[in-house]
Amino acid sequence: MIGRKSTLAMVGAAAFAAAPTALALGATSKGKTRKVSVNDNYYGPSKLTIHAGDTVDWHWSEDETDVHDVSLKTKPKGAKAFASDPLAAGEDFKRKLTVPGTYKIICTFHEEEMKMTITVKKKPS
Ligand SMILES: [Cu+2]
Repeated sequence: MIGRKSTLAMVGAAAFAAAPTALALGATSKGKTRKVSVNDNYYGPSKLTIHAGDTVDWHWSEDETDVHDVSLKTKPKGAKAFASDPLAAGEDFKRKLTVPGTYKIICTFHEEEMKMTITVKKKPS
């Protein structure tokens, strides 16, 4: 009887040990952060391909002199609209993109020249 009890205890311990592993796997499927620099008057890069769940971090370069923003002009169906405030050197605007498709971004101050395209692909399984 003692032997059987300890076997049950071991099964229980194994199930308990498996739980943190599942949590760890969830953490690794969290998206990456991709940096985009905001300059006078362009985004770098102007074309970016990411996976659903990744975060885009627009960083206003220290050496720029003008105010710019990040405004979503066209988006895939179901994606939430977003726009940053007009920001200046050293600031950041972050957005997690979860819906696959094509996102066209413009700076509303320099719409003709300052734009970028983000392609969001499905998360790899
Ligand atoms: Cu601009």
